[in-house]
Amino acid sequence: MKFLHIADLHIGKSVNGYSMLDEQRNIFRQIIEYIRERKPDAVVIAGDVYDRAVPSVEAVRIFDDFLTGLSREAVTVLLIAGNHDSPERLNYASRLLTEMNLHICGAFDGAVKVVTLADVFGEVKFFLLPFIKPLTVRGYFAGKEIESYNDALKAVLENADINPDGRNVLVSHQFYTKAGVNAERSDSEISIGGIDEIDADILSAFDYAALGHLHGSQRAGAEHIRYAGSPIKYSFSECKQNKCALLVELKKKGELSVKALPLTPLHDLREIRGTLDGLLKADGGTVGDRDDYLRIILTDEEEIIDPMNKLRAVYPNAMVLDFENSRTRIDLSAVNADAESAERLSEYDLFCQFFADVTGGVMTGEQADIIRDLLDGEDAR
Ligand SMILES: [Mn+2]
Repeated sequence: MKFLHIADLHIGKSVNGYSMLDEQRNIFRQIIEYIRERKPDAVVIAGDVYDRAVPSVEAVRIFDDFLTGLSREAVTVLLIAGNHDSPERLNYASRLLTEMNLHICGAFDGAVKVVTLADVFGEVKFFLLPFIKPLTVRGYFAGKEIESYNDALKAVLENADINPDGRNVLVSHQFYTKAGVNAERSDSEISIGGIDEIDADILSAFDYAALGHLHGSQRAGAEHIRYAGSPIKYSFSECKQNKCALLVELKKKGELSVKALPLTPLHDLREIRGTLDGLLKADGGTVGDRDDYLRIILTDEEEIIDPMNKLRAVYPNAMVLDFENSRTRIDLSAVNADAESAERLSEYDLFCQFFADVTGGVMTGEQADIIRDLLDGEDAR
């Protein structure tokens, strides 16, 4: 069984005010090209199809084109909703589309949806689990105590009908982490401060977990538990990442291979650094493609009038301008001192400080109790 694993498409997303629609069209063309060459049995899309619950007309059209292209390649599509998608909207026409081998699981209805495909080695069960929160799950498991994301996923996956002798693939969009392994985070992900973390060990029964949510392509502690990452760099924190689609091959049980197929953008997203004068005069050999999406870091010591307009005359896709000189370095050292003092504070004290910064006051006794309870719950996991 060979399938292509992609995730976090975020169709319709703008990056620093620049539309990514052309980039997205380009990437989908490359993905279709890979499918034509490699002939996988299925394409797995592990959530965050759209960037917003109500996507723009253009975003819907691009996805429609992509699905039509996939269907022309006669490949089965397995798709779940991520935290950015509207579960119900994504579910539109899903029962009808099943007949076209397009399996959409937008909303969670109490059980993991199973799609079974087969090859010469037998059956492969694909478990489609859209993004869920503890609150989504609680109603379906009356007897169980479901407080955390970890509780929620444990309850749901315990009920999944895994065939221990066959091959089982999970498609899921959550923040799985492995104790002792630092996940690579990106600024374009929505984070809720770690309370959404789930122990990746609960996925060990699956032969492969096709994950979405983290935008850097990475393993969650094991070779067979993988984030495909977003196909495009959606923030400058991702400028060193290599974007890819994962070609996964499951032969007989226990035989897995994963290959990263590189995805190339129309314009790269990267950082350049120098003085205004130097950058305005620099040739392509030193600064690379001038049409790239750039964060430009100016190192001039003196004040400059209207630098962004001057830069954009040469670098039309200059997205962000920052300064790094003796003045900003002083500020940076103050920030570092703050970070050091923050490391010495307890989580509770940090929260008190945050609360005071945001509201200008102190918590009531009841509020303080809620925070202590939450933090205790964190430690207990
Ligand atoms: Mn995402």
